[in-house]
Amino acid sequence: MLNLIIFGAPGSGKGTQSEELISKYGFDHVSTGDLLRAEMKAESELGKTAKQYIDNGQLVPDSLIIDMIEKVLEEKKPQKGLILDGFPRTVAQAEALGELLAKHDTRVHAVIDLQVPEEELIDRLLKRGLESGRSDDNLETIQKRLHVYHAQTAPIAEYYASKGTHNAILGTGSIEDISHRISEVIDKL
Ligand code: B4P
Repeated sequence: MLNLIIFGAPGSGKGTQSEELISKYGFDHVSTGDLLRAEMKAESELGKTAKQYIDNGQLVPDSLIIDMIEKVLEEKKPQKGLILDGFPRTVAQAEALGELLAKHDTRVHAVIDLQVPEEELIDRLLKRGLESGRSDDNLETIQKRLHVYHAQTAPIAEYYASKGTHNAILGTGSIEDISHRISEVIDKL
């Protein structure tokens, strides 16, 4: 049973590569972005709070995210592996995840860090914004999200590098080529 984190800037392909891994390996998948969008759609209290942050390009507060993930981890009983997509996004979330997994006698086995130049990230997200209508896929919010990524999320790479679980992966090229690079890491675990 493997616990994998798919990590990277907004638009780096976390959701896209998670889908590839689900079909290739039969792993379970948790995306905090998808969970928050479902809460927003349902207009729950959590969804209403999250919307204020997401529409502004900010991260949703750690305490809300950690509670949400704790519930999901209690419910899910992954057999082959679990992909964490978009979580953790702060060092505090990474530390909380370590504690939650330890309660289940497990740990993070690998972090897949998808690296994509900023210009390409912006192009991808603007393109998606035209099709998806996502309220955070407009130029102003994308730029804020990238700023937040560098300030609050990128330091996690160091955190996992110090634990020997960080893997930098070139996130440009075809979806299949990137997926192949990720598989080379997973198949060695
Ligand atoms: P997310 O839903 O995680 O959104 P994201 O970081 O923007 O990345 P996403 O997964 O959607 O994009 P992807 O890289 O797959 O989060 C949304 C918001 O929720 C956050 O900004 C934050 O406010 C909040 N949030 C979520 N988790 C949180 C947490 N843990 N703590 C606090 N707040 C949290 O793909 C992007 C696009 O690129 C797609 O359209 C895809 O088609 C395209 N693409 C992928 N691979 C490609 C390739 N190889 N070539 C060309 N295009 C490609």
